[in-house]
Amino acid sequence: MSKESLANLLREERHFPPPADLAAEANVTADAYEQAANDRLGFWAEQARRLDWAVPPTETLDWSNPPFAKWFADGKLNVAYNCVDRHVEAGNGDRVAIHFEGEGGDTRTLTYAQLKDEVCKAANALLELGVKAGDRVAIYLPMIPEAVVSLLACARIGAPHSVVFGGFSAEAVASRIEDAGAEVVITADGGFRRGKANALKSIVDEALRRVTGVRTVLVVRRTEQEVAWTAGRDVWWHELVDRQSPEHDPQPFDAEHPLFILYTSGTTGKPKGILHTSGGYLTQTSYTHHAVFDAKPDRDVYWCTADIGWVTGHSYIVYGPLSNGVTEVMYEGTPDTPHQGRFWEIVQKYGVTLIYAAPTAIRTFMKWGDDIPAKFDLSSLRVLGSVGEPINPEAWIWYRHHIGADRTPVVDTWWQTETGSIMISPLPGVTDTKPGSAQRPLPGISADVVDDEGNPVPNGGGGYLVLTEPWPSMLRTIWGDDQRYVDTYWSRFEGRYFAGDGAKRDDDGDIWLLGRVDDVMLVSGHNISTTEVESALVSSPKVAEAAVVGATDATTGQAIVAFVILRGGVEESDTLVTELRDHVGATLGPIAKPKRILPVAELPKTRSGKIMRRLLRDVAENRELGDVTTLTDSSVMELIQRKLPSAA
Ligand code: 6R9
Repeated sequence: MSKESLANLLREERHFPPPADLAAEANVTADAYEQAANDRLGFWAEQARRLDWAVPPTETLDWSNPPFAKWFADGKLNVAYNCVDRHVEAGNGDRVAIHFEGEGGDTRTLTYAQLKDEVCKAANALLELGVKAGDRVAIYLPMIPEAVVSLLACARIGAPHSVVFGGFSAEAVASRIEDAGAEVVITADGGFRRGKANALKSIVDEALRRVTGVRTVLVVRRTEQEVAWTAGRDVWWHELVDRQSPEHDPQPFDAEHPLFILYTSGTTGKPKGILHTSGGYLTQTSYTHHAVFDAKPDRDVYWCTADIGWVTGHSYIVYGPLSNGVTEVMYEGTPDTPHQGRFWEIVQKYGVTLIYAAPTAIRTFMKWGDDIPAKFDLSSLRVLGSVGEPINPEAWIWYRHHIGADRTPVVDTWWQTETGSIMISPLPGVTDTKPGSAQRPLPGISADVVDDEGNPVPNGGGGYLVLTEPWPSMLRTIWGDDQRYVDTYWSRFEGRYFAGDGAKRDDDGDIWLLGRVDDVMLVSGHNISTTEVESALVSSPKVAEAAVVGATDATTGQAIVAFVILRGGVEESDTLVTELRDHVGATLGPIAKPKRILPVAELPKTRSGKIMRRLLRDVAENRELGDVTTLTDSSVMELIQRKLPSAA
């Protein structure tokens, strides 16, 4: 962004108070903000007591060597004990931990007692394989219960896991195994996706031709497809794990013992191995799951639709909900297999009360049509969460109306792999919610919006999102590269964490996230966020989804180019394009009118569902495409390019 601060274009007046019954019984009430504001460290010390510590911490934060934080450093705990054993010991062993739904409709139910046995057996198996505390284990699995079991088994023996998303290529697997120095890999023969058995083991085999140092590959049998076998290296899960004892004595580890590494691709350079540790991470994932979802372990059925390969899966499928002893749904497949109502069928079947999904999915459901969710009984739902991208106000309203029957709060949760847990979000029993805004830092979290010089912007202003105080689940470093950690996050603004996201404050002081700062456009001297123009387009009833980029322009510096997916039944035409341009002009002002609008069938997305504007910029500027390896489907770009010459 240039000196000029981010223009503040979108006005959104709608707001929704919390439902009275939810507010009356909410896990967290308004006084939490005040309590944390008065004594932030005391607040987090209290939240740490949600966990069972073998040695309770007496120290909360050590910030004597910033930006390297230590939280609860003299405490000791076992993370897996906190996620399973203690619930069994408290008499809740018969409570369902996981309702697993395979893509093909096969199901498995694991109670907390059964989950404990499985985790202990897997921990004993890893020990038999010679894995010791501190050794890294790479995990490359589909969305099956063994994924949760594997993460917890690693945590139980103090072996940091490094999960690689099951859709990544051999090259990505190899570079992550190498960077983490993993000697054991846990994978499966394959997983079911879109009705097909997708191979995983063969990708690991290929990766291991490129890196050395892996001595064992532990293979879960899921699809029963054929796999190549390397004797002496490959071991079947069912042969090794099933014969282990279900007893394992969990050893306590230091609060700062590494729990996992998770790679974020970033826009340039080699992937960053984000390092998370134990006590602070579990404290904040546990607290935020309790606070933001209002999760009640004795009644709620919670479903996070993310993949375990992303941080959302780590924090809100594994560590947050399980540390709280909540019952959850785990689904293996895609939302349209075998039909476009699959998610809602699952909500109805298990009586899901709390759901956590991504804007990309919500916009897809909008495109598929309102009649699909209408066929299912969704009355069990009471809180709807969103994460991953800014949620366009119209998508937010659609979610609340068509999924939540205008009853349920929508919580738009802003956070990152690096933050470990939710940082900015409404609280469902407290906040008057606004469509499209993550609104306020959670109790105990300090965030601000600053200008180029690092000065806080006044209400109504826009700039960069920063975090102004350390938080318990913050990344501790980039694995093996402390300097890159300092340079990437702590050098842009002295003493503050630079998130890389643009943001604005509205007249009430609420925060609106406006996308990555790399995506902000500079048009005739005004910084304009892609998010706001996209939201204006999506607010037209004819548009389901939009991606906006700034392309170099001789007169205006950059010109706004919009790629739009039309809603079902809408025909593309020149009149439609004019109508949409005028609609943006009327909503945001003439400065934000796109110079070009191109209707397309699909948008390029990362595998976690984020729009890749970088590639669209390449197209809009008639450049050769940059790195497309993290795209879900590279044919999308060919289709878009074919549309373009006419517009060049
Ligand atoms: C949890 C996760 C982090 C980036 C982040 C931001 C975007 C996530 C958002 C959001 C607006 C939200 N992001 N949640 N933007 N509103 N509610 O997604 O982690 O994969 O590391 O991505 O995602 O740009 O900086 P990660």
